[in-house]
Amino acid sequence: MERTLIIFKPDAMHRQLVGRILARFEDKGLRIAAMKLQQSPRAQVEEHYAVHRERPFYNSLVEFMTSGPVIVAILEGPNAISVVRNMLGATNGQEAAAGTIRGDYGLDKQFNLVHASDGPETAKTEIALFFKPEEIVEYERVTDPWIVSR
Ligand code: 3AN
Repeated sequence: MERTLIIFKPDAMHRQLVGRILARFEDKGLRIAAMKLQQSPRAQVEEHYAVHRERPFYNSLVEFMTSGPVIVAILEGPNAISVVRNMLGATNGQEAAAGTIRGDYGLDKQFNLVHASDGPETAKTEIALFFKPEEIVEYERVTDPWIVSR
């Protein structure tokens, strides 16, 4: 069982694609372990994208990610990190394969709908940046067995 952090970016919110994209993750069998709607503080977004600080698109990316509300969530399941990355497709929607989320819904490299952690270390750091431990559900402790026995 693995956890990954995803963010429905302001373009997904604005285009009202959250439900459809979230349904794909649920259809796949991934489970929502945490989720909230927020207007991200600038400092949080700057920290989240710190690895891109020297890239030419950094300022524009921070502006974009603070331009409106986002939904931040934790998805969990076997190999959730790579499963979600594969479902998203390539960064640039023009290059993302048909059948992937970015391939089906996007045409841009910045407005690419959803962020997802790119590895186990990043997932751990990003989850800690966006969620307090008490905001994350531990299903094994609280739900009936039939919900988790896929
Ligand atoms: P991914 O989201 O596929 O992991 P990264 O980590 O290379 O992509 O880039 C982080 C974010 O920076 C992307 N989600 C995208 O919004 C933005 N980005 C990446 N490349 C560009 C670019 N060339 N121009 C503008 N924004 C970009």
